[in-house]
Amino acid sequence: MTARCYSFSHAVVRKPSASIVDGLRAVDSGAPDLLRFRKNHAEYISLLESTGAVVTVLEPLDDYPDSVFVEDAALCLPEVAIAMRPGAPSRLGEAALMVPVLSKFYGEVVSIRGPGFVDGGDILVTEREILVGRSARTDAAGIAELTQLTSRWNYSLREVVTPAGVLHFKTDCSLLDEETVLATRRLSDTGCFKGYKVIHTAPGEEASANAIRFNDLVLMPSGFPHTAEKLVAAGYGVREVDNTEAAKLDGGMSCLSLRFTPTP
Ligand code: CIR
Repeated sequence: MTARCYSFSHAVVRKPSASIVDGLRAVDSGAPDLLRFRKNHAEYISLLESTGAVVTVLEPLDDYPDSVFVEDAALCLPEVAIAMRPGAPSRLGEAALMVPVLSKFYGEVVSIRGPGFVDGGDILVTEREILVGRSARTDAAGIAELTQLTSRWNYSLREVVTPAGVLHFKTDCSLLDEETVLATRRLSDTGCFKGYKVIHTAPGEEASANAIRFNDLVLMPSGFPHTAEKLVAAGYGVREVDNTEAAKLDGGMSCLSLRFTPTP
């Protein structure tokens, strides 16, 4: 049987807009360079496509500087797509814009109505459960609403903690296969991965934790050779992508796409 947590027929991405220079960031390390961002983004798309997936590329949205980070706007499960309720005020409107896009693939698209907030970046879907990290963007009310929505399809959702100062739960972890995650020590030390096999990012390479398993590939940001080596040694099909521009806005591999296989 193919694992539904990393086998995907489709992805949705959105081109970076010129307003990306106004994107949110925890620490200002300079504005991203749009041309380089576009180049990185195109490489990312070709890697997704190289696995046989169909990638829908949405046009840039100038009104939403962070809208290239499509992952935060929705959660795509096989049975249903759920528009999130992003916790940053400048990003709240991105979720509703994703509804018509996902309706082309899904018979049912529902939305987190509020008053709570959930960012897709705080959600890790594994083969057996959905982990949701409480963070500065995702609150208890948002998690409660998501729990109630997903229970309709018998998902078991577990609330976990995104460490203080870390933007999203998945900033510090990624799914590698049915039972294995890549994670920073500061995150795995919280105990949230009990029952999973954990491969730790190499010391000093914590920023490589946000990778994605997409079909046969693991896409990870380039510049983290020791972590890449560990993943190759463990047998994963690693591909490194220049992520310097997204990283200036605290974005990584997972943030740049919605990945899914809708149930027919
Ligand atoms: C933000 O702060 O919302 C964006 N600058 C970065 C979002 C990264 N998304 C993600 O980790 N899923």
